[in-house]
Amino acid sequence: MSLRSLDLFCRVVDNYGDIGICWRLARQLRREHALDVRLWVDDLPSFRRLCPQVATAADSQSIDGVTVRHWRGQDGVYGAADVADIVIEFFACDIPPGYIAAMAECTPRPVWFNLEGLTAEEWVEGCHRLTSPHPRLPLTKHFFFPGFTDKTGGLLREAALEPERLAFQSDPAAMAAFLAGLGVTERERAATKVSLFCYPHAPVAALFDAWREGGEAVVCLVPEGVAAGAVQAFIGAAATVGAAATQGALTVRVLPFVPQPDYDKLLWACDLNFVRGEDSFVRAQWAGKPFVWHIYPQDENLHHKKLRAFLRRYAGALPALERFSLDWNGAPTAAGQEGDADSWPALRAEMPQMAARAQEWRQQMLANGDLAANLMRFAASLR
Ligand code: TRH
Repeated sequence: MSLRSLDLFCRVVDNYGDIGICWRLARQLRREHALDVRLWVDDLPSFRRLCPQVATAADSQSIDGVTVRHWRGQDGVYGAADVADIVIEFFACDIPPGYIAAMAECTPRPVWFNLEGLTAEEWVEGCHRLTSPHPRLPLTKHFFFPGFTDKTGGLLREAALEPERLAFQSDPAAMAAFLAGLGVTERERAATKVSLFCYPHAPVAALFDAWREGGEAVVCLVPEGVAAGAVQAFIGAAATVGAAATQGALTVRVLPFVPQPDYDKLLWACDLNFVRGEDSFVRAQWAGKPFVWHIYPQDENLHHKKLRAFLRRYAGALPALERFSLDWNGAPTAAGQEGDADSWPALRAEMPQMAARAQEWRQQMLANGDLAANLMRFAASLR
């Protein structure tokens, strides 16, 4: 029996968390796999930041062909007719018990996935596609892990992404117009362009110091609200969209938080990208430009383990990137000390190798296929 509809449940953590990934996946499944997709989101105002079309008071709305449902809580009443052919809970969010009970009444039963978060740790390969039977109901859930090898689900990537990137990057006028549209001046466009997206605890002020005192012009493009303290201190005024200041070799410019497709262009247009979490981290990899990752912090510094696992895969031949990344994330370096982001000169010197590695890595990741297609192939095999 064919798989025509899909429910994707997404719980927003920390204002953005996970909606970036789910929104991207929902659109791709609609567009490239012709599914009727319903995206259930508990926090519409956070979603709106990524997608300005979102009406925050609407229970149900259609955006880009995806039905967006306000997920109001766990108490809903559902029948078998409400259940989609494929059900995805993102990152082990608990879907409403009434919905699960309705799933058990369906014939055939829906294909049920827990789509996990991205990590480079090796155990993922052993857990990808594992089953988890429901303790009481005749339902089986499958774990689906994104990842960096062909024994995982791969990374999210739209079919049109590569051609769009190539067209943009081979058109300097388009790149200049895009940056100009964000208020980036001609002088700034000629500098080393850095995009900055990180969590609040990143040691941004120390990095600004290094750039300001450095020997080359750097323009740091930072979305409003990101690294707000350091940006405000540097600019000396409210860090609102359009605010900019230059001190020494560094210009800091505050950008609007742009829609997802424009964020890709920003990554494509910059020489170095600071990214965070999961989705911007993956987009930086598709951009094929040097990047530094700020991982989402977890209890007991679990995130440091995950950061090291990624660095082992990615940065084996990039010692400056490894050192800088550990510093940037507050992880002890090999010497057993926490760094303070003073490792910029070494990173700058390593950027040509980082650029070559970024392109090689992108080719490697392309070979794993894309997550949505891999997920759909697996779903079809379960029916
Ligand atoms: O939202 P994030 O902080 O995500 C994280 C991770 O998913 C993490 O694993 C999770 O546990 C945590 O949330 C709670 O960062 P991420 O994943 O990069 O998502 C940000 C989204 O914002 C991404 O889709 C890119 C997008 N974006 C724009 O669309 N425009 C912008 O201007 C910027 C800076 C980002």
